[in-house]
Amino acid sequence: MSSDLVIVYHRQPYEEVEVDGRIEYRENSSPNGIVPTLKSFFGRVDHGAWIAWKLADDPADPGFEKRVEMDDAHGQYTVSRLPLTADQVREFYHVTSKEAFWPILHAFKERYNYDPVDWQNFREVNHAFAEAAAAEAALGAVVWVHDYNLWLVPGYLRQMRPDLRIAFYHHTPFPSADIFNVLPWRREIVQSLLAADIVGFHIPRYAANFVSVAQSLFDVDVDTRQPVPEHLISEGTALTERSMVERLVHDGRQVTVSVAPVGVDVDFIRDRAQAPETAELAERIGEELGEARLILSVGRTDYTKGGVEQLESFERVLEANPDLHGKVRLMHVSVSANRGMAVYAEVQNEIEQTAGRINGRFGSLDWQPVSLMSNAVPFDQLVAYYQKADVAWITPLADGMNLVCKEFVAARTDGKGVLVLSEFAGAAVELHAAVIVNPFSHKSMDQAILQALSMDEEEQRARMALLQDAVRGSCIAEWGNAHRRLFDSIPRETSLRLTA
Ligand code: GDG
Repeated sequence: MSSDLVIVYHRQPYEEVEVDGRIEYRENSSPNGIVPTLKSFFGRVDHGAWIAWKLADDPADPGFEKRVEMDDAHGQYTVSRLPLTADQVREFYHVTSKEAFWPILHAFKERYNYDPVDWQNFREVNHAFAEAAAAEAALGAVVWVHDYNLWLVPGYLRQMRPDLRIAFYHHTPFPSADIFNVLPWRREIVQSLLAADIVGFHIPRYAANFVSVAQSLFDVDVDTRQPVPEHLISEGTALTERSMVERLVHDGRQVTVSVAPVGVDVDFIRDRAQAPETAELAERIGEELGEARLILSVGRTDYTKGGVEQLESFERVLEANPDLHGKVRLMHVSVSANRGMAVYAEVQNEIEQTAGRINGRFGSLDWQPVSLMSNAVPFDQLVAYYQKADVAWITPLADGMNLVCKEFVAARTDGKGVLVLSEFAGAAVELHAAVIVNPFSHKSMDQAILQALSMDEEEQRARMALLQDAVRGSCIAEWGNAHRRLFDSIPRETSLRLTA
């Protein structure tokens, strides 16, 4: 019980590498993402802790290292590892989280699969996370819980340790009540979230949906409401809201509903973009492209990311515009994070089939319209693609935020390039200057890519300058600062009473 800040995140904050039969813990090789930002919080506290799970064949194995002490550039912190068996991981993560929660969060009711869920297992795993956090947290500490697969942690934690300041952050969208309430466990989940002091989201719409879900299930009063700041209003787009609830009251307790859009590390990406190694990679991509223009699409292999719909749009555009043949290439980077799951294998198959059909229909010996990449490319290579792309085509059907579009903007040190962005990505409420597209409309999809390909340099520069201001304004450091302020705003009365 010694940490002032406990981060509960299902992944470990480092990579394990075996060196001469011994395990060494190293910084994640992927420098992007939120893990480094989360760890940077440890630099500001005396001692921090991180709770994650770790696959264990036999959780009772005495050789299993339950706690690892880290002392790195981010400070001193303990990583407490929950041993989970392969069965537990499958039930808790692949079945309950990915087959039942994920489709509902992204409003794909028809993909929701409730039958195989072992709810008791989900409770047990969440309870174990809560116990581990309670064991590490000092009196009155902040415990920051991340994402929907840990939905029940705040509730258990509040019972175990009423003194703690508990924050929960959603990285995904949060759907409206008529979709969320499909979940039979809705009351248990929302009751747990209402036990937190702060429930956080990327954008005002998800926060508004959460408030309406909470009000549909419990007696919850809105305490304070405020206008949505100008920079989060994108006129006429699907996810825009004009006012947002700041605080709820439930059972005599206040719950802050926070909005803080995740961003990227702009300086780091610009630095990589300007590195000589990246310039070399970019030059090679340029040579390979020759006169052809590059459309770039990057996203995990997931039905929410709209990869198939995008390829179908490309096919229609090539069919209707023979003048583009031989002049454009689509580079589609689609990497699967859950290779073993049937649903993702299906999406991957469909992507491969559609791309194959397009190449078969239109390709020739010296022009291949679509290139697919299914293995992760190193980050510098990705930055080189961002730099050489004439158009970044990011059209998810639903996406909590989407960091790829922000990375593309940050990488454009030349001030050019066009971003085509789905209005159903959270980022669309911030990136007003993108070409905004409705991925559910063929007409909108096809027109947007044609508009992007024909945009003159002056308009590209004007839009890119606005996009860069927006991406810098909500960079990852800002997200961190917003949370520091939020944590400081939680009253410490409970813990003070306990010490008195
Ligand atoms: C969830 C929410 C929310 C992708 N391909 C490669 C590669 N990537 C990196 C990108 C980017 C990251 O993966 C993807 O981030 P996203 O935000 O786009 O999407 P999710 O993985 O779905 O993340 C999302 C996010 O959480 C944060 O809250 O924005 O809405 O779904 O950083 O660069 N990186 C490398 N090679 C690849 O081939 N190196």
